[in-house]
Amino acid sequence: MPIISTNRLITIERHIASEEQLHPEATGEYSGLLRDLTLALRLIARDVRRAGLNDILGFTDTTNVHGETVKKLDDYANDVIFRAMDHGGHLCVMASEESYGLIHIPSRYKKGKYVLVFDPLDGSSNIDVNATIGTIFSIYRRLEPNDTSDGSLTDVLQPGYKQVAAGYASYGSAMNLVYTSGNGVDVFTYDQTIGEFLLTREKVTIPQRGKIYSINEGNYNRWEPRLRQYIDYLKTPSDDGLRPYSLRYIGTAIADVHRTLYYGGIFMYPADSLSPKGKLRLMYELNPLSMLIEQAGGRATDGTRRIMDIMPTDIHERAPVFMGSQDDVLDLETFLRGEHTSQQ
Ligand code: P6P
Repeated sequence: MPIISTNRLITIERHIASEEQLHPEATGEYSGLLRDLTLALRLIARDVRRAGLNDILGFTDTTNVHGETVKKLDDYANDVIFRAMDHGGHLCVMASEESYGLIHIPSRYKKGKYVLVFDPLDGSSNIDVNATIGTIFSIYRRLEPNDTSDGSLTDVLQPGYKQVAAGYASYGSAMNLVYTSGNGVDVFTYDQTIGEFLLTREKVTIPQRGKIYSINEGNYNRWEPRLRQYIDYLKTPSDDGLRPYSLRYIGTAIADVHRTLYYGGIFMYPADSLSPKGKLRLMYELNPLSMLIEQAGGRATDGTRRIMDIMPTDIHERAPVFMGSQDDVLDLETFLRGEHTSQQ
């Protein structure tokens, strides 16, 4: 597949401007928000690449709100996004994986009508081994659009179907920005020689069914029996040659989801006997990734409910997740309901 599958040279600014024409109510405030956000992403990408040289690899001596040791780059990325986004006048409040509570806009700055929720550096456990890591973001409108005061927890705790836009930046062999504002999924690749994000894949669609499953099989013995039955089913050769599936697992959600978006199949982080709600976070991982998967024609559930219908009660709440090709996720749900009947 060619890296650039479009013959039009379109920057992300031009793309946002053309999308704004689809929303007559748009005031240009939104494009300002994205301009500031892409600046933050470029700064993070620059320092992810230089991390080894700048000695900002490795662990800080702090832990985050979840008691996880914070890598220096996590800290740095969280700070970069805050400093890029706090003064533009587009946001009324932010929330981040690396910050316990709400991130308020400093009193000296204007409050805008949007809310930004983000995971500044997803996959931090992979930082030291140069595996793909990334930033995930989710944008909502505040509940009272004419309110000019500080945003509140209720402005943040909105269900995923209320997202205005969502996306992730992946810092790998190339820097990709995968983005949707509800009009399909577009992929931009950063060209640092000209300092622009160029549109390289338009309206990405996920295959109806794939041949890859992505899950941490090390947790197999902690899963519920019906999930183990589904995984065993995927590994059992079938007469039609559709199975066995291949297992691919990078351990960075955005990288595993990016592959699933392009090649199809199913990405899973289920509940298990030690983690009854799974590991991944609803607000700043699952909701944005689910919006992208659905916008590409896929499906994203917790096994029974659509991820984006879950009503959040905490910024950092977790949820089990099964997302990817429609047919693969529907098969999984059939197994979890105990309704699978195939003898193979
Ligand atoms: P495990 C990375 O630390 C992360 O939060 C996600 O990006 C990734 O999908 C998951 O954890 C990997 O978790 O338990 O398989 O190492």
